[in-house]
Amino acid sequence: MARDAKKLKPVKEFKPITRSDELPLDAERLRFMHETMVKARCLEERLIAMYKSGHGYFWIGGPGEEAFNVPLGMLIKKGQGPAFDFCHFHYRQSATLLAMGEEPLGAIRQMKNTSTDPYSGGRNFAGHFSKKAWNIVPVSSPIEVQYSMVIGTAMAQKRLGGDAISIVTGGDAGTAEGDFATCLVWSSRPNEELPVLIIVTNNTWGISTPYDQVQGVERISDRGVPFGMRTKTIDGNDPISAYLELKEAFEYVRTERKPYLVEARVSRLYGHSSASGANFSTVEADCLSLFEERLDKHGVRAKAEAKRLREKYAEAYAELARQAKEEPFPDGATIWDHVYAGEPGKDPLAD
Ligand SMILES: Cc1ncc(C[n+]2csc(CCOP(=O)(O)OP(=O)(O)O)c2C)c(N)n1
Repeated sequence: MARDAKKLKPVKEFKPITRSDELPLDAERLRFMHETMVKARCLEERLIAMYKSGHGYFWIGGPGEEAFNVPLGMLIKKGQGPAFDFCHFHYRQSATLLAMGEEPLGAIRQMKNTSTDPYSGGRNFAGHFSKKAWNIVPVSSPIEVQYSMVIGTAMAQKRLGGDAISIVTGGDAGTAEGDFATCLVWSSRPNEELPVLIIVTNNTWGISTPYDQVQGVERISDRGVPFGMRTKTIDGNDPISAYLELKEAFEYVRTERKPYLVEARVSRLYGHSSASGANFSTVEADCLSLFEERLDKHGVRAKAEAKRLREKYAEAYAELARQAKEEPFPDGATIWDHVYAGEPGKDPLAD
C-alpha cells in the first residue's frame, strides 16, 4: 500500500552525527557495515525472486532494516549457554545473522524448504532462524511471544553473573499484545531487574494497519518510562547512529544488569511479506542507498565500488539458489524431529 509520508512526527533528538563532515567510526568498520548491509539486501532480494519464480511458498524478511540490524549483530557476544548473549529475534533479522558471521546459504535453503535448511530442516517459513551454537532461539510465527520468553534466559543470566545479556526484537504493532507488557513488568521488578535489551523496530505498519490508528503513544519507547527503565527512540535508518546508540545500550545492560528499551525507526522496503506483494516501496527511505551516498562523499567507498559489491553478491546468491534447487525436500519420516524432546509418546526424563 503506498502512502505519501509517515504520519509519525520526526524525533528531534536523533543525533545529527552523520551529517557532520567527520564520520565518527573508522573506515574499516564502516566498510564492513556497508558490505554486510549489501549482503543482507542481496540475500533478501534473492529470496523474493525465489518466491516470485515458484521456488518457495512464502517470503518475509528484513529489507529496509539493515542499517539497524547490522550494527546489532556486530555488538552481540555470540556463543552457546548463559555466559553468552541470548537472541530472541523476530522474522526480519537476516542482516543481524550475517553481521554475526552466518553463511547466507541457510536462509536460501529455508526459503526453498529443503531438508538441508539448518534452521528447520525445510519445515518453517523464510527468516525463521534458530542456531543453538549462538543462542539464537527459534523465531516464532505467532508474533511477540519472544517478549515473554526473553525473561527466562535473562533470569538465568542474572543468577549466573557475568556480562551476558538477553536481546529481544519485534515490531511496533506486536507491542499491542500482552507479551510486551509482560516483558516490561518482569524485566523491571524493583531489585530484581533483568539484563534485557528490549528492542522494537518501528516501521509504522502492522501488515496493513497504520501505527497512528492503533497506538496512543507518540513513541513506543515511552512505554518503558513508567517502569523506571532507560528508554530511547533512535534513527534505525542511519547505521552509524544505530551503532553508537546500540553500543551505549549494550554497555548499560551488560554492566548495570537492568533493562533498556530501544525503539528504532526503520523502513519497510518490500511491504510486509509476499502476502502484500513483496514489491519495492518508492516512498520509504532506503538506508542502504543513503549510506552509500555518504560513504562516497566521505571517500570511504566510491559509488562504483558499492555497485560492484551489489552485483557480486547478487550473482553469488543466485548461484546458491541454483544449488539449493537441486537439494531434496524433507522426508515424511522426519515430521516429528525437533518437535518433542525425546521420542513421541516416551517420557523425555525416562532415560
Ligand atoms: C499472535 C499473532 N497475531 C497475528 C499474527 C499475524 N501477523 C503476522 S505479522 C503481523 C504484523 C506484525 O507487525 P509488527 O509487530 O509491527 O512487525 P512487522 O512485521 O511490521 O515488523 C501480524 C498481525 C501473528 N502472526 N501472530
